[in-house]
Amino acid sequence: MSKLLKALKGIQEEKPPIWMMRQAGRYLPEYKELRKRYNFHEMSHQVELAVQVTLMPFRHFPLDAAIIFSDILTLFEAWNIAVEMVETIGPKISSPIHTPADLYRLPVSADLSALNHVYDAITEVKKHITVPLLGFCGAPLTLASYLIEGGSSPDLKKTRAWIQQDPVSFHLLLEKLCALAITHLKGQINAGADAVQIFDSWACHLSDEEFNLFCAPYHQKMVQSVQKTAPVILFTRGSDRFLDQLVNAQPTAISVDWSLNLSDAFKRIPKCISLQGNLDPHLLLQDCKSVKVAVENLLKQVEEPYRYIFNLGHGILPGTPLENVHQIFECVDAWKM
Ligand code: 1CP
Repeated sequence: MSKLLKALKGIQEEKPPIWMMRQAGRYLPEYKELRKRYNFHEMSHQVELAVQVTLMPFRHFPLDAAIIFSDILTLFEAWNIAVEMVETIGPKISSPIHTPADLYRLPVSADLSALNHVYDAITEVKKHITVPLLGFCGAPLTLASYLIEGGSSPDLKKTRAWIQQDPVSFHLLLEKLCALAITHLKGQINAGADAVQIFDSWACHLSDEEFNLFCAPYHQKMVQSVQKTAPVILFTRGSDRFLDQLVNAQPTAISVDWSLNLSDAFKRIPKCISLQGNLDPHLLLQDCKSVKVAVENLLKQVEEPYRYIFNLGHGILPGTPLENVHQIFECVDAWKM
């Protein structure tokens, strides 16, 4: 059994598995080169390019898992909503949902064939790797925020206004997104994904009460629907504030950001749930020596290595020097558990 699947099952290995959120992205020189010739849409939709990018980080690092090169926003294509990645700005949604009345514009059923490129890429990547391949999707709240804001937002202002003004219709949107996201995760598992990660990246903008109403029930539903067929890793930002609710969802593993330290996280998460995280990706922008100190400090907090997966607290940042990423592997390799 692979190191990642062992850590997800809580089986002791010699060293913890390592993978990194956004490991196939813009810090890699080959990615930047390829990106000069193709836009993000082409790179994620042309199966051979998506496969090539998924495998790119393996040329540099002995990673213990691959994550399919796609995006959480690709899902909207099943509703015929196009997403454009605008240079230096970010994603732009072709037809945002501005009012509850716009919900009726959404199709009654999804066209999953629009996502076949993701499933085909997964099946193809599996032919080239011996480590597990992760599929993924966004959680309903994070997905809804892009549909409502029309792109990235620093505060989810429009989304939170909708929540406050019309929570009933907001639940309708979340339910529709939840069903679609579950179908997409199952499609990825059928295509060959060995485990999946759910990203609720923008849950951190919600109050505790809002999280309980608009995130937690959907996390539970997604985990319950998918976990029978594959392990599920659940990630939100704001892990410290929401950890108890994440535990309630009973995923296979919880991926934590750097809002809490690992030592506390081990105490607060029951032994039947594994723990992933939580190096602050900004630390990887510093010099190699600082990275060494930071990783060594983090490893000191890993009290139960049998259920630990090394990862960052959020995605690896553009501009991260490759030697700093190498440093992580060296430190984990030298670590005496
Ligand atoms: O080259 C480019 O300009 C594209 C940059 C890029 C990449 C490499 C985007 C645009 N998406 C991706 C791939 C991606 N996105 C992956 C697969 C690669 C890998 O992990 O190795 C994954 C898992 C995602 C997930 C994703 N996309 C999330 C959740 C994780 C997180 O970082 O919080 C989110 C929120 C997105 C939205 C998104 N995609 C891209 C952008 C610029 C954004 C907006 C981010 C924001 O709103 O700040």
